Parts: sequence; structure tokens; C-alpha cells
Amino acid sequence: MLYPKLNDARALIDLSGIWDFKLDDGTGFEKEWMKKPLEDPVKLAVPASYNDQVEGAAFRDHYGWAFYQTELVIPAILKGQRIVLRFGAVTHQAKVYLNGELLCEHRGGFLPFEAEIQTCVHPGKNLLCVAVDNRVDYSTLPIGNEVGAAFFGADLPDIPSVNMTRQKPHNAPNFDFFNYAGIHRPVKIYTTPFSYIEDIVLVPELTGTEALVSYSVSCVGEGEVQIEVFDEDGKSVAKAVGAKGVLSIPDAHLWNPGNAYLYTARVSFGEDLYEEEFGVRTVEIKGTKFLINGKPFYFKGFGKHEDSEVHGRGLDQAMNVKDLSLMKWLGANSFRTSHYPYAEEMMNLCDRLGIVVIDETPAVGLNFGWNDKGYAKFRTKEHHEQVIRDLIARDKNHPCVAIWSIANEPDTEKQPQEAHDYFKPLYDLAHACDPQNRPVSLVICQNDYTRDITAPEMDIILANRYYGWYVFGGDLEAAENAMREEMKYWAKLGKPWMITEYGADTVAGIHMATPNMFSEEYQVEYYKTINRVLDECPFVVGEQTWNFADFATIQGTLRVDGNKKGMFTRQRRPKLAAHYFKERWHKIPDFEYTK
Ligand code: BDP
Repeated sequence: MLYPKLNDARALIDLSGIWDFKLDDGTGFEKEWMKKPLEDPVKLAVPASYNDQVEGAAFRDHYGWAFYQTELVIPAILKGQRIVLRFGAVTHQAKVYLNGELLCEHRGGFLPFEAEIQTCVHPGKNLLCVAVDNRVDYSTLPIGNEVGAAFFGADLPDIPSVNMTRQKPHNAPNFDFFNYAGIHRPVKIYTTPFSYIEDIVLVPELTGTEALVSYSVSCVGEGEVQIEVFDEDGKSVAKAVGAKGVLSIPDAHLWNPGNAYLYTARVSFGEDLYEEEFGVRTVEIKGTKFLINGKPFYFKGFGKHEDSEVHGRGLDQAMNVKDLSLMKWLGANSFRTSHYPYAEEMMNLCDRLGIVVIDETPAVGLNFGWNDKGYAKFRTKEHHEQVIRDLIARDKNHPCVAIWSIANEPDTEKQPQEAHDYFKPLYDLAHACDPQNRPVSLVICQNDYTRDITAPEMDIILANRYYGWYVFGGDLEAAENAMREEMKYWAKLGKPWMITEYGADTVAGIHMATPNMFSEEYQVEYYKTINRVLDECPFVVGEQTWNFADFATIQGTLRVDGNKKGMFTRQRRPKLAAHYFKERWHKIPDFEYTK
């Protein structure tokens, strides 16, 4: 799916701003709130999560639907054009109404969707209403618990003598980040001519210094496809005619981590025009090495979240710029979009700045607290397939994307065969969807790894490990031994391995000469300990710490004002560990760290 852009052929209107908003009291659909202006609405900023913009537990803890409204004026000069209404992401489920009529629906809170509206709008003011559902359950991604405890002890197990009835239904997320909801990414209107470019696929390959870029353009209507590639100086370097073909760029500039180079493919079709940026870079696995442009790459970076004060999970462009700036300051070169696809604006920034991305689906929570039915209780298979298809359709041309992660910490151990039967087809699907055929994997959690038959079938092992925190917390000697022991197992597999999460909750400002858990010094000692083991293993291709910054979570006995494993506070102030990693990562080269 193409990102909406303004150009000679296409108009673009951003509907960001202050919208009317009302939490559903259970009567919203029955009383047809979508048909007329909301009564007594509050004013809310779009895009942003609704939870933290207004005071009160009703907003923070809302369960179910909420209604957004704005007036939509379509300028008369857009007449004669195809007009598309596009949402970057609405979390988790959306029903969109235009002038009271249902226009479209969408499931899944982290990917774009759009609908043509030129036949549904009239001159002057139109009423746009978006109903948003924040409920998570065994059919959604991420997963919400339907029975039993929420993540990290927010609910007690059933005790017969205790009245366990809650007053109101509530979400019980099976994941460790706050279940923010709302219109999280920009809402835009764009136009195209009626014969238009629908999609562009670009697949670069290298032969010596020449880049061969296979392209295909899908279009609707009548016309001829022309494509021309420009370098960063605006010089034309290749061109072709026809919907499919191969472009040759002699002496191509490579897109490299930390040293990005972007070409622009200018595609025209009849009256329509679209410019897609792309990079010439290859990604490949050979033995235990992860190669970018043929050279062994070492991932240095983080698991992240889209999370900031007030905005919640809403797009915060200044924070994205700041985060990537802090990564550069640290000598980091990569991050994982834990635990859902990030905004397209962030992906564009990573392309531009040469940050390598592990692109993850929202499949988190297919694990803990499960009953004897195991995988059978999840109703996610088709939706999971859909998000894999949509994620890769959205991000396929991004040079920053190096790996697809199809899930975070699913249970691959208690019912190994069931896990395998669920994930192997998804792994195959991801490969089939990606024109660039990038490596595919899933992120495994700390468990009895010897029982796991799913991870060894992935292209690369991505592992979350908490020796020294959840396992042997406070005993770094035991943690080091256990980690070393485990790595002997993985050494035999002959695949590249990287640590995608390791970390220790750390409250900024707690200092100790003899470090205890939660102190800044313990976080440093913890990382030094695990890094010692990683540095001994030539098949390790990267280290991504958990987490880049402190982030909001559900309230519970294990979380003190959120998850505190950040290397930065939620306000992006460095903890001691940031200075330790700054020194370490500036000494570790992007390429050929382990021979
Ligand atoms: C891992 C999860 C991550 C959590 C982290 C933690 O992948 O989402 O936030 O643990 O406990 O299991 O901090």
C-alpha cells in the first residue's frame, strides 16, 4: 500500500487537529451517535491515544467503543478526482461512517486502511465519525485474556471466599504495555486521477557495482507505465517503459546502515504520478552470519515502544526524531518494532537515517496463562495471516527493514507441535509475501529451549533472555553461568543468533556502591555480565536491549509507574547504562565484529 504523498498529480489533506470525542456508554450504536453531531463531546487531539488526554479513570480504563467526529469539507477543486480517505492506524478496531452511513470497517490497530469517498461526499460540510473499539481477547492481536489473570498479577486467581466480581467489564491484556487506544496515526485525504497507480514493488540486487532493480507497478484503468530513477542529486540514472521490468543502475550507491543512500523511482501512468524512494541494499543469511550488502552485520540497539507522555501510542514525530538521534549518540544501528508495526513516518525516517529495523507484527501474548487447550483457544490464525500480508504490503520497499518478526514470545515449548503447526505456515506465508525475500523469524521467550521445534526452523534465532532479572535476579554469577550454558546449545544449531531483549528494571536516581536490583549500577553490571557471554560467541549477530525507554504498562504489583527497563527514562534522560553502552557500541563496528 502506497504512503499518501502530495505531488503534481495528487492532492493531500491532513485531518490532524482537534476532534469531538465521546466514550460509548453502551448506547452509542443503538442511539446512532454516528448520524448527528455528538452531544456534549470532549475535545481531543488526533492523532494520539485518548487515554491520557483527559483526566479520570473513565478515559484511562475505558472498555469498548468510543466515538470520534469531525467535519469534513471537500474543496470543490477536487471534483473529477478519485478521493480516498486514509487512516494510518486506529487501535484496535474501527467503524468509519460518512454522513451517517457505514463507509468501512477495519480490524487491527497498527496498520493503515483506506476507502474511496468521492461518491459519498457532498459539497460543503460532511460528518465524519469513527467508532473505535479497544477490546482485546483471544481473537485479537495483541491478545487479551478472556479468563483468569491479566499480565503481572493485576488480577488475583479465583479464591472462593473472596468476592472476585468486578463492577465493570475490563480489558485483561496479555502483554506488558499499556493498552492505549484511539486514532493513533494521521487521517488523510488524498486524490488520484481515475486511472491510477495502485502499488509499486522494487527489488534491488547487486552484481559487482551494478544494481539491477526489478520493478512491477500495478495500476487501475487505462494508461502506460513509465518509470525513471533519480539519484540524490536529481540526476536520472535509469528508465523504462511498461508495468514490469528490470532497471540497471551502473556504479550504484549502496544503502548502508548509518550511511543511507536513497534513490527515487518516479512512476507515471496516464495522468497519475507517484515517487517511491528506495535503497540499493541486499540482506542475506550465510551460515551463522547476517549479511547486509554481502558483509557480516552486527545489530546494536533496542526493543522499543511507541510510547510517550500524553500522546500515549499516538504518532509523536518530535519524539521519533529524538529517539533516533539518541540512538546515533549511543552508536546504536538498529531496533525492533516491538510489539507491533510502527508508524510509516518512523519507517521513512529510518530509511533516511540508515537505521536497521526488525519489523514485527502485533502478535504478542500467544502465551502465558493458557489452559490445557493451549493453542486451540486462540482464534487468531486468519487475522494473523492478514496482518502479515498487510505489514509486508506496507513495508516491502523500505531498505531499513532487514527481518520480519512474525510474533513476540509465543509459547513454543509447552505444546511444541501445536506451536510449530501454527507458526510454520505463517513463516512460509511471510516469505511468500515478501518480494525481497528477507529473513523471517519469531522472538522466543525464556523457556526450556531444548523442547522448542519452531525456532530452529526460522532463518535466524531471535531470543529474549532475562538471566539476572526474572531468572537469578540479584545473582549475576548464576546468571552468567546459565547464559553461558544455554549458548552451548545454540552454538550447535549453525544459525545466526541474536538477543532481542535483555534488561533489568531500573529506577533512575537509585544509586548503590554494592548494586542491588533496581539501582542504576545493577543495570550496568547486569549488561556487562551478559555481554561478556555474548562476546564469546561468534554466532551472535547482535544485541538489542530491553527497552530503549521506560514505558507505560497496566497497573500491577510488578510495575512501578510502568516498566522501568529503559536505558532512558520515559522523558528520554539517560540512565547510567546509556553511558556504558555508548562506550561499548562506539567501539563495536557495524560490520565484521565477529569474524
Ligand atoms: C518480555 C516481553 C516484553 C516485556 C518484558 C519485561 O517481550 O514485552 O516488557 O518481557 O518483562 O517478556 O520487561
